[in-house]
Amino acid sequence: MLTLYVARNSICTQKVLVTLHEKGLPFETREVNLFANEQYDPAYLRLNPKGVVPTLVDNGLPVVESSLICEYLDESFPERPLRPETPFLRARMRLWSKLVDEQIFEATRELSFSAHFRHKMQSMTEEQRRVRFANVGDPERRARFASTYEHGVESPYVFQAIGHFEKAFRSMEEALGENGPWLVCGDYTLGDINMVPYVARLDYLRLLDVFIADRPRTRDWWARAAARESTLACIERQLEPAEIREMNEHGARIRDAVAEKRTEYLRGFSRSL
Ligand SMILES: N[C@@H](CCC(=O)N[C@@H](CS)C(=O)NCC(=O)O)C(=O)O
Repeated sequence: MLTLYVARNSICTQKVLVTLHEKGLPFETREVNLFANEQYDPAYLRLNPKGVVPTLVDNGLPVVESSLICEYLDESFPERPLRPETPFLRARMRLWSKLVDEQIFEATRELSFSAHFRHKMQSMTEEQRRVRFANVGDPERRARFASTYEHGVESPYVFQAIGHFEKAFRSMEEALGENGPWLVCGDYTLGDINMVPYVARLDYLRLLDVFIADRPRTRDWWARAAARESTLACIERQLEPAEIREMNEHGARIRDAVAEKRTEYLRGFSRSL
């Protein structure tokens, strides 16, 4: 039996849900309420020592890290494969999960947090907020968290996030030109699935257009990816209308600032990759 520990509107969890859906695998879910600090429950920390979601438990064996969980699922259940056949294309596919794990996850968190979750955290009790900050064990992560909480879109981490997104969308536009219609090859693979929740989040925040208005292949890719049943079932229909509205509204408020910072980034760093 597959059990997935999930949290509401969690981008990393969505990646695994889309993978399970594309493969047609049955599973059960256990909800971890991140705003009630349930991720730091000692029983959960035994499964996932970093205190994050998702965690997959396959017949008692915990598997952590969403990119690794997706590959684990595809390897364990070979029907409806989501990895290309050749080692070369698999390496190309992993470039997308590496990009997400190394840059895009943090970048999405910075943008989401500065636009939206920051306001949610402001309404926590002081004690809840103290526990939340105190429990972030990694000093680098805690610094990012504190900076975005305090400065919102003016945090230097948000500027860095905008740069990471700019580079990622440039790579997507190029890859779709070379490989299309999907990111790695003619089939929808884990390469695409890795990007979907992050692009969806930017779209909900009304920030996607800032980056892809002049990138026609990426716009077309997103139109096709967003219309897939797995995206609709695992992202769109999992969200309450009020949650979508909140993301739309909070994101729209920082849109101009993000667009300005993107222009600033392009002026200063357009050649760096
Ligand atoms: N690299 C990890 C990141 C997991 C992660 O940070 N998940 C977020 C939700 S998307 C989380 O659980 N955060 C807990 C917290 O904010 O305390 C993965 O891909 O699984």
